[in-house]
Amino acid sequence: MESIDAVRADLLALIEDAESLDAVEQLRIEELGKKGRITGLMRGLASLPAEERRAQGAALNVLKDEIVAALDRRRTRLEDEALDRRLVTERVDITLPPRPESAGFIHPISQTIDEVVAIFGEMGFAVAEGPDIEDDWHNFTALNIPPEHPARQEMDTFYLPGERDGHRVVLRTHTSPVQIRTMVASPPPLRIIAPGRTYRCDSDATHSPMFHQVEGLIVDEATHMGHLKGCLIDFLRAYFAVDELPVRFRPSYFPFTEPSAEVDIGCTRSAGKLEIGHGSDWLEILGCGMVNPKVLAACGIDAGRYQGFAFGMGLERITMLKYGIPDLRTFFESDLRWLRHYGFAALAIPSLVRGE
Ligand code: 2NM
Repeated sequence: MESIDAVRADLLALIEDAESLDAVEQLRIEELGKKGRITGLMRGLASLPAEERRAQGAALNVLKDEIVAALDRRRTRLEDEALDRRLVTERVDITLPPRPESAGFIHPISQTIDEVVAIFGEMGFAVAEGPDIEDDWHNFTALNIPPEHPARQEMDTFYLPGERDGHRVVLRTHTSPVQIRTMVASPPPLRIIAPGRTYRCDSDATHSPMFHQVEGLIVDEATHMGHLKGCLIDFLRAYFAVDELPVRFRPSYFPFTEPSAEVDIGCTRSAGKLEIGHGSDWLEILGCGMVNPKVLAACGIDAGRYQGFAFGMGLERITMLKYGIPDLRTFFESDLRWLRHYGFAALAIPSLVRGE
C-alpha cells in the first residue's frame, strides 16, 4: 500500500497541474470519491492494530483536509486568472464616441412656428392659444362677419352638431377667435400672436381641410398703420433672411379690419422656378389691417380710446416657400422618409444627429 506521504505528494502535484476548473472537479471526484486513493487507505485501517489505526486514521483525516483545501485554492486561482484575462480583453473603452441614437425630427410646420414665435417674441409679442372647437360668435360674429357672409356657409365651414350657449359649434376657420378671447379677457395694451391649427371644408392640391395659421394683434392707444407696416416688413425680412426683401402693401378688404391690406414680397419667376427675395414679380404672403372698431367694441374695448392692427398668414405656404417643399399634401401624410428629408434635428449637436 502506498504511503500517506507518497499519496500527498502525488495528489498535490496533480492538483497543481490541473489547468481548468473541469480538471479540478474531475480530480475531486476521482481522488475523494469511493474509488479514490484516500478512501482506499481509509479502508485499509480496518486491518491495522488499534494503536496504529488511531495514528494512521488521524493522519488520513489531515491528508483529506489538506487535499480539499488544495483543490479549493487551485479552483480559486483558476477563477481569478480567468477573471484577469476577461478584464484585459473585455475592457470598456469609455473614450469611444457613443453610437448615434436614431432621433426623431421636428416637423417643418413646428419648425416654422418656432421661428415665427422667436421673431415676434423679440418684438414683444406673447403667444396666445385657444380651442380648435369654437362657437360661431368667437369665430364669426365678433369679427364682424355677417350671417350671410360666404365664409359662414356650410360649404366652407365644418359645423359640429348641437349648440353651445345658443351658438353653433364650429371647427375654427382661422385663429382670430384666439384674438377675440384675448381681447374679451384682458384689457389693452395687448401684443399677441396666435399660431395653431385651423379647418376649412376644402381639399385639393393646394388646400388641406386642416392647415395652420399664425395671426397677430396689437391693441394700444396710439398704434397706427406705420407700426403695422414696420412690424410686418421686419418680420418678413427676418423670416426669409433677406435684408432688402421688397415688401408691398395693396389695399384689400376684410370685415374685421379697416383699412385692410394684402402684403406681397418680391420674387422672380423663370422656367417654372420661383425665387424669393428679389426681382420684379410679386407673391402674396399675408393679410392685415387696422382692427375694425366694431370688433374692438364687440370685445368690450373702448374703440374711442384704443386702436390696433392685426394680421394673418398661412404657415404651410411660408414653410413651402422657405424650405422648397413643392407639395402641400405631403405635410400631413406622416411619411417618415419625407420627415427625415424635410424635418429638422431636435438637438443641434452635429455628432449626435444622423444626416447632419
Ligand atoms: C387676417 C387679415 C387681417 C385678424 C383680425 C383679427 C382680430 F381679431 F383682431 F380682429 N385677428 N386677425 C386678421 C386681419 C387676420 O388674416 C388674413
